[in-house]
Amino acid sequence: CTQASTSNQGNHNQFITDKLQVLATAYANTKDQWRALGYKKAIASIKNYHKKLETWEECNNLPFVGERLAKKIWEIVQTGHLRRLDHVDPKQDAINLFVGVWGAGPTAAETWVSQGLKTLQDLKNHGKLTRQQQIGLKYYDEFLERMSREEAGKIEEVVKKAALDINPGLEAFACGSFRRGKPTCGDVDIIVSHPDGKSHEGVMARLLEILKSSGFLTDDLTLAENGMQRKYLGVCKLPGENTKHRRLDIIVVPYNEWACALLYFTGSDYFNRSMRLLAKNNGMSLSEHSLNTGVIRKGNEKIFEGTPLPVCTEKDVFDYLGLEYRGPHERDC
Ligand code: DCP
Ligand code: MG
Ligand code: MN
Repeated sequence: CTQASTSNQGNHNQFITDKLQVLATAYANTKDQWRALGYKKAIASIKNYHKKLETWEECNNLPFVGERLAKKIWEIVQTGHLRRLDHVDPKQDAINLFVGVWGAGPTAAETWVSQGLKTLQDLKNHGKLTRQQQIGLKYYDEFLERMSREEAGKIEEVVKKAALDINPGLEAFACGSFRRGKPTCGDVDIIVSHPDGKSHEGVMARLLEILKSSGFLTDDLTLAENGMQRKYLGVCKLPGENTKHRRLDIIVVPYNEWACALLYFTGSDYFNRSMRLLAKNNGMSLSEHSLNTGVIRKGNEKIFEGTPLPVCTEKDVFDYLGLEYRGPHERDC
């Protein structure tokens, strides 16, 4: 789900980007992800432009802006208005609202809207929701609000302490936007492993047990698996009166997958996508488990999985791909 853009210092063309953002959000919340990405890139490009856009040439020469989008931008420059916005589906507001329910995508949102539901109250009273979506609806506002780094750090500490109580040799820390140094975080993403390659086994179950008995974990978004659960998605709340429910993701990984898991879980998702594409274009394949070489593809289909390369650190992955190393803070696009 893409939220409306907030004001951007140094954006000399906010009256343009605000209008395009309405369309970008609409496309992102329907199934037209391809077009949504085009708008997203164009908006970023306009935001980076050093001055107010004034001429057709300027509009048409913006990076990542094709002619059709350039025409829309030019229309806004000339008239202050975009006629396309007068024809946005009147159901779009409700779709945007419903896509904000964690666990709901464009398909669920469109189904609810087609059933005549318009508000969250409608959804609560008459909507058919999965168990995950019910939790998403219950914490609708809390989940859409990003938390401060400080709060994310406190959540990291609680999980880390529980892990170290199980085994002081475990590694446990926050990845995702927190590790990338972002000022706010949408959730907290904790990776857990053990350098001996074995002692991570069974840790997830014990970790969840500890965090549940203390009341820190309030809801599960993944179902409990028997045996080796690798990924947990849930909801937590720091102790205290005025704390909020926050999304928490935990992965427990074997140490031979450490580097690839760390790289994956740190993101950003855009960065991951471009790393994977680069690997693919070099006859390799990158996943959260491994970097494989000698992959054989026929069109888009993998005929041979290839063999995992020995990677110990994130930098090893960059090296194999012939890339200069980029630290977590430089992985936002
Ligand atoms: N990830 C990915 N592709 C996805 C979802 C996630 O590659 N579709 C990876 C990259 C993300 C990381 O997992 O950085 C954590 O996912 P989050 O959804 O928690 O995203 P971030 O932590 O980056 O941002 P936020 O602050 O919104 O949580
Ligand atoms: Mg995150
Ligand atoms: Mn996450």
